[in-house]
Amino acid sequence: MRQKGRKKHLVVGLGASGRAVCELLLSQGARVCATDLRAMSEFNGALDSIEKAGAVLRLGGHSLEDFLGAETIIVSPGIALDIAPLAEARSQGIEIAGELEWASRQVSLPTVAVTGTNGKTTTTALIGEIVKQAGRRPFVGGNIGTPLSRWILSKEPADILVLELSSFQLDTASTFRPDVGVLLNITEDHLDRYQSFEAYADSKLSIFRRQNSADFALINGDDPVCRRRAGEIPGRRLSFAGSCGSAHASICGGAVRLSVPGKDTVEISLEKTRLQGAHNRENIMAACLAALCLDIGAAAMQAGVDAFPGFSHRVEWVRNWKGIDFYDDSKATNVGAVVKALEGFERPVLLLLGGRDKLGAYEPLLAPLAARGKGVFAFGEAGPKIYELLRGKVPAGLYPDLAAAFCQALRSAAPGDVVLLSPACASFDQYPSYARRGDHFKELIAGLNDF
Ligand code: UMA
Repeated sequence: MRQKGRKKHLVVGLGASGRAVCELLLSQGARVCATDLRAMSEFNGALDSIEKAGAVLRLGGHSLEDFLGAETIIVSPGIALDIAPLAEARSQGIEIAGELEWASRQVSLPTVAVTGTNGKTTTTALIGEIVKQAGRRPFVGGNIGTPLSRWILSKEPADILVLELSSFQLDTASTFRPDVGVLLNITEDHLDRYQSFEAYADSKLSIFRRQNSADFALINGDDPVCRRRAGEIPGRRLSFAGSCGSAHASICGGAVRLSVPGKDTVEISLEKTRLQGAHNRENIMAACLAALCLDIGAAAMQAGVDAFPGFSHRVEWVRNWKGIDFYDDSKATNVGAVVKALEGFERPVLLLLGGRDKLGAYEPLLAPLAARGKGVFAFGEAGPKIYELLRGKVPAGLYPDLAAAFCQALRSAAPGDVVLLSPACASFDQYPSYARRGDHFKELIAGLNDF
């Protein structure tokens, strides 16, 4: 029997997002049913607190009845929106909202949101650092790791939300509107979830969809898709681009120059930053431009850029062994990220490539591999597909897993070369996460002491 005044919510997916939104709903006295394909035994006690707090758990599969009995369905980002019970609920007019959308309705703070195929995490965290240096308190979360619901529950004070958003989170947003939206780039990714590249691009562009003329829309002037679709953006459009003076943020000598009508022109030196490579210069330009939109001054921007340490698993130098440099770029789970990583090296690169295929094209790798690829070592589920495409064009070999690919790369490497794990694929065929895959690579490198 329905209890009056307490709407029935169904939470789908009980990973980090689902568990946080369940706790939030329960803390607000809502009725919550929560469902996951995984069985209770696979959660190792992670659901105990929400079960104790009164959530009805429906595990080991999804039941249509639960979906149709809900007034609102809150989905985690990893749930494909075309699964049968969601499609049926949608056709019956039941509200479906993402965790980010749901949580954002409960907060009214200035918000910066960052999306793009690559660079989101670095840019989001750098904006957070600059905000801190300016003496304001950011909440840095979203796809970067901490769901917004978790922050609301924490009651931690903040002045500004700085959110990394995936296309999945954007797809399930219907009211979310950032004061400053940032779109870093759009190259092929997640084609296992989208019907076409344009559908994926639509999703990325939707970060700006509900903005008005007072909001800022920051786009990459060097990205062909951003440029082609810029006309669709309703907010106040500002761009960043590499060539000096070609955009509101650009690279002039060794500095980022910000030149926005109505604001003082500022220059932020790149001398001390630990973020290297052309892609990171784009991230820094975007972050400084976002800070300018928040009326943050040059001193805080400079302090943030200088202090920011960067992240593990993103073209991270691991070690020099017998003159060979090893870099971990396990976070590069799409081809665009690998292209950028390769372009950052001037030396011969032995590239470890593979994992779970995301159905994008690998052809964009051919030009940078022709320039500096000494060999490709393909592994994992996508290994055979990559090997078939590249063999004959660059020296390529096929291996069952990362360890075997690593051993062969080592045999082919000479002093002065780079061995780069930049896999262009998801890790889930052989690892629980890209971080675990990168850690395994580092373990293999550490083991070189024993040679
Ligand atoms: N599940 C179902 N039914 C389904 C599919 C999955 O019940 O049909 C269940 C799974 O069994 C699992 C749960 O859903 O228990 C997982 O949900 P989820 O994949 O949304 O994972 P969360 O732990 O909630 O993490 C999500 C983001 N994951 C994805 O978008 C895939 C995290 O981004 C994010 O940090 C977190 O929310 C907090 O906001 C990770 C990611 O890989 C880093 N993002 C992708 C990327 O960056 O490329 C988009």
